[in-house]
Amino acid sequence: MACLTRRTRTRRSSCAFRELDRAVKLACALALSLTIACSGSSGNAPGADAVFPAPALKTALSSTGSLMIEVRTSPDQPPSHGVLTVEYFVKNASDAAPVDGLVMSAEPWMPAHGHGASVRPTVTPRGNGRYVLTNVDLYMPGSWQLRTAIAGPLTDSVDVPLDVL
Ligand SMILES: [Cu+2]
Repeated sequence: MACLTRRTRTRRSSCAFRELDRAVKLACALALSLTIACSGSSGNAPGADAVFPAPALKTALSSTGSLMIEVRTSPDQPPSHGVLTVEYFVKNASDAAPVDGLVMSAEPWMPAHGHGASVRPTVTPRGNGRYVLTNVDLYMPGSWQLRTAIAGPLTDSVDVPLDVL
């Protein structure tokens, strides 16, 4: 900053360049550290750093009625439009025991507009009945569904309605 107080025009302009140069270097350093941070966390499971609130946003019953699915959203609950992480806590409807070993695929859908999202969420099992869906791109406000197919030890499905702010 001291150089900004100097008088001559040439010095001031070279000074401005120096400031710009410094800003560019800083931006590069930031971008680099972000890249390092991202590549550093890529070894973890997707959505490992997502924090979900203790109370569920809602509980959905599967099509056959055999599974109860507690739904939580991150970073906001209720969700704001954008890319979210969603947790399913899947339990037997009969005895509330957590259900592991399910193979799920989810597709965002906006019924009122007849469109989905360009990215398909990744579903990562976490154990103890927990499954984390990353890259859930609910990019506009309104009523969405997470149409979820369930396979593995049983075949089922669930459409989770999500009102997005
Ligand atoms: Cu839409």
